[in-house]
Amino acid sequence: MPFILAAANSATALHESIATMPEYRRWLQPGGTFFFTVVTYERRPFLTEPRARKCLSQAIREIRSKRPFTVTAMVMLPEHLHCVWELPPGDADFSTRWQLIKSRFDRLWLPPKTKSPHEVWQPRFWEHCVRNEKDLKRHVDYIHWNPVKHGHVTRARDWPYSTFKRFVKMGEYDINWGQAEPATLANWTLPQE
Ligand code: NI
Repeated sequence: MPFILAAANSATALHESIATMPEYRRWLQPGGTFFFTVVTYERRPFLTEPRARKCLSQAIREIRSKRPFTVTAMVMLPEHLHCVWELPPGDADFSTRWQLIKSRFDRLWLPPKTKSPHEVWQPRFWEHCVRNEKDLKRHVDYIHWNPVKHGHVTRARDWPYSTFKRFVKMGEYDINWGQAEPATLANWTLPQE
């Protein structure tokens, strides 16, 4: 499994009543769900290398065990990644989490005793606070369509480094979804790709 998609935490009677909506959207907490784009330093293409994926996975797991969050959806491209996180109620401190994940990754990824400064990531990242279910759907679609958008594959199903297949299993997509631009993304662009 390329990424960690934490099990959804708790359901209330209200949530359960909205039976037709997929679970990941039913549990949307406005103000607590964020979309991120994180880019490598000078767009160096290393992120999909097996060891890099392993290091990132480990870094996320370690930081998440101390500062919880749920990875709702994620895609890794060679020189950037996109993901949606859900943070615990009343906690919007994604900046510290990213800082810790990046530095933990660096420690795992770089040769031992590498001297600072070492450039691995672009210093800033793009973040967007997800406003509602429609906004969440659009960003999750954006994530899963991204490998096609960037020309790596012609079908979302052919890119192994995303949560796409997890969403197919949840019934959110047909396996052949994402060969053309999804309708949810028509006339819509992110400030940073
Ligand atoms: Ni992208």
